[in-house]
Amino acid sequence: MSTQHLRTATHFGSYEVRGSGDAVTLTPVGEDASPNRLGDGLIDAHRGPLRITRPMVRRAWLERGPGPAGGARGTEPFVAVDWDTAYDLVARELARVRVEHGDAAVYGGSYGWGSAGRFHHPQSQIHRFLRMGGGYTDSVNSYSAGAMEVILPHVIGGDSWAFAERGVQWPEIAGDGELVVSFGGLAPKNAFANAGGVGRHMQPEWQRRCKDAGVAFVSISPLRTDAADFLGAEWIAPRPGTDVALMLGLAHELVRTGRHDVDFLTRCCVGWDRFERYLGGAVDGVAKDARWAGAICGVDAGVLTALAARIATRRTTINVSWSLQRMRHGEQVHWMAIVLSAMSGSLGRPGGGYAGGLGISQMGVRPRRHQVASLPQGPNKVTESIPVARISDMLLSPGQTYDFNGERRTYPHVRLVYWAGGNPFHHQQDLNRLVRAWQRPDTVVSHESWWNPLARFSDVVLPVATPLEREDFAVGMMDLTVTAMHRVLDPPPGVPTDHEAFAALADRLGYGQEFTKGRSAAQWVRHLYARTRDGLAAEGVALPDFETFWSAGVASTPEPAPVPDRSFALLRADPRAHPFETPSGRIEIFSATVASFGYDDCPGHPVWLEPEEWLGAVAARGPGLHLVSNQPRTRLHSQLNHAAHSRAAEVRDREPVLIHPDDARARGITDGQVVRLFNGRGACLAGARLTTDVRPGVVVLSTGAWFDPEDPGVPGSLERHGNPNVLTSDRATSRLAQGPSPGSTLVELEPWTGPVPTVGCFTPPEILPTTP
Ligand SMILES: Nc1nc2c(c(=O)[nH]1)N[C@H]1C(S)=C(S)[C@@H](COP(=O)(O)OP(=O)(O)OC[C@H]3O[C@@H](n4cnc5c(=O)[nH]c(N)nc54)[C@H](O)[C@@H]3O)O[C@H]1N2
Ligand SMILES: Nc1nc2c(c(=O)[nH]1)N[C@H]1C(S)=C(S)[C@@H](COP(=O)(O)OP(=O)(O)OC[C@H]3O[C@@H](n4cnc5c(=O)[nH]c(N)nc54)[C@H](O)[C@@H]3O)O[C@H]1N2
Ligand SMILES: [Mo]
Repeated sequence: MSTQHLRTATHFGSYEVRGSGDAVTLTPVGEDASPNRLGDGLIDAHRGPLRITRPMVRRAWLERGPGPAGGARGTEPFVAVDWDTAYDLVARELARVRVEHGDAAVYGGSYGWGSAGRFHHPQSQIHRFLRMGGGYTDSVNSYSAGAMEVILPHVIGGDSWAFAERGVQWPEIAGDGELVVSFGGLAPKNAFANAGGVGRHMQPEWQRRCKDAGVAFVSISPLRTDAADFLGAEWIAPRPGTDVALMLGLAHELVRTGRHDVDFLTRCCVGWDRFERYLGGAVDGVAKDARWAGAICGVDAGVLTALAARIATRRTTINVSWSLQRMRHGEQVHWMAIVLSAMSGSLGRPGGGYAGGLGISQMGVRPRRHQVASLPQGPNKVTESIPVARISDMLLSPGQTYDFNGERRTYPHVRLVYWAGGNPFHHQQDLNRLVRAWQRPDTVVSHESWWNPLARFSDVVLPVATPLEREDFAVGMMDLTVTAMHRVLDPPPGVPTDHEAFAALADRLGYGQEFTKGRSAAQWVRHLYARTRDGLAAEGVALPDFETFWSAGVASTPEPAPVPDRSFALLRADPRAHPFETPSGRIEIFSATVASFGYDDCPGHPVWLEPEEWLGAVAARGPGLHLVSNQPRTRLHSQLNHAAHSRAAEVRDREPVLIHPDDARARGITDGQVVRLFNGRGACLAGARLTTDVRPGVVVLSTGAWFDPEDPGVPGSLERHGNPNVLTSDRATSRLAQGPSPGSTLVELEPWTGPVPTVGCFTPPEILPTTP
């Protein structure tokens, strides 16, 4: 490894750094055979007009002090202040809220993908800072997998992410697999990003190995491009949100033809008998057969019976992407997938079974979850927390009770929201509702580097250095590489790292020494590297010493060993000797625990529950299109939406919306035209792209366009840029998981006939020159 090249790592790739100062460039590392272009323009973005270089305070908040904003938050100009003033304001306000309203009045969930780097990881920094200061209301679970994180421990035991270890992996499929049936496809774009970093993008290589080994693929998705061309996958395009019905149809066909694995179902599972009665129609008089399923899914029954025959006779992996549980009743789909694979005869046999998200990130080898060091956060004295997607409910309804996984909980009354490393105006559903909720707290503080929507909707913005402007090292979950993050650029004068900003605040609040432990950032990085080295050494993996690593810029680690004590294979071999951590020790097709909660939206075994919004409802009510708001191909969420690669994909300055030519023709929409998407919750503009890659009745508007309301003070005002979350619903998946459900959204589309408004989100807000 040459030592003259510096390196850095992002969630979407590792880079060699060439040149310096104004001439610096990033090139994907040579050993990455499948790099992507998500980082294009990253350097330029640093110098662009959207970079925030001084602390900013919303005018009315500065003049009149904290308090509910009544619509002003997000609309007013900012006043630039000096750093001492900014730190004093934030420290004083944190202290005031804690004294007057208690520590639970501080919301520090701060969800988001921040940046790679074990030390500077902004969530770790903010949580350590807020915990040491007295604690805060936290969030639990993720937007990614909110429903499966809660249901799967009831079904297969283990913690929320045990599915990632127990599911079948690519090397096993390449070895012994014959068929991969993938619900939600295996979208190549979703392998671009991996939380924490990615040394080499392995997904295409793994998939190709399976293909070369003769494995057949079926992609079940409304979008043809959700499977790589080289897979030659059969494409089945059901109506969105109907995958549970489709699986039930397959399951019924397995029983009808006597091909279900009765031995495994009775020996290694509980509740098969109950479920079988539901499947056959003994419970509600409706047999969930292929014809029933086909009518719901909009797929020929013959397609389902043929697929069931293949599943029964091939070593099959049933893979389900996470998007399918970001929907109403999202708990059902992974539960049902486990039942289907238990029936298929492949679960617990080499090369087949259930997989929860192959194709996403680096999913496909065993994750390394516990050996890599992170910044210690300490205990949180506050016990309040919310399921992460319930933020609008919390802000709008303090004191209201709600159900969550068998508990009855109460929303705390939050007065101060503190965010570092996430963008709620990207990730939250029903943004017009969030805009209203967001006015309620007394104060919103954020750390951002760019004038993105979160910064604009803050009272105090502390601008921070970007990952290129600090030193760290990266290790991705499910990744095999440790990458140095050398300092590539200097931050703008005076701009601190998140850590330095929190250290300055902790100092003012009297716990500076406790927060930093007297270590410099460089010392912390070496400390966390040493702890990672120890953690991996305990597994027999040797990392070089820090200096060697730092000058090489990279170190590789072998794939983690399989989890030795729990797997579907061991369960199949002897369920008594190798029980899962469920109440029965077996796979819970019926969960007495879940049934005991009495939730009509998540009963004791997987069921098809009709969502409020799906194409079946359109058939009855008409008109309407199903909105798929998937992960974007040209960026990571909302990150670098302002940079070259993402901007280049825009249609007339807006996010492209994919629409089938038949649907476009019916509405008088032509390719490249600006269109308005709308429903009862909001409206946005986007640029039409006509394509037969999408199922008729479905439109695809990827997430991540920066929220750009025409009038930010008026919830519901036209969003000009193509952010789908002004259209999505804030309904929870169910009372069990309270996960987000953007996938259950109906919209209508029409040509935009008025003058096309200029997009405003890439122009900084008004900044007043002096402190009044
Ligand atoms: N409609 C719809 N909505 C969705 C989804 C969907 O499928 N459909 N998917 C959901 C999912 S799965 C997810 S994970 C979420 C993603 O939601 P987020 O993770 O919140 O989205 P990001 O755009 O990645 O936000 C990261 C923010 O952190 C900032 N940042 C980066 N590095 C640093 C740093 O070092 N310090 C600080 N202070 N800030 C930093 C970036 O500028 C950016 O604003 O969105 C969810 N929302
Ligand atoms: N390039 C890029 N990659 C990413 C991310 C990113 O922002 N950009 N984000 C990362 C994150 S945080 C996460 S959580 C993962 C998420 O990974 P996923 O949840 O798999 O991502 P999505 O793109 O939302 O969904 C995958 C596909 O599911 C299909 N789909 C949608 N609705 C349905 C349905 O009802 N039925 C069926 N059968 N298919 C449906 C869509 O066509 C969509 O393209 O991706 C990660 N990878
Ligand atoms: Mo995610």
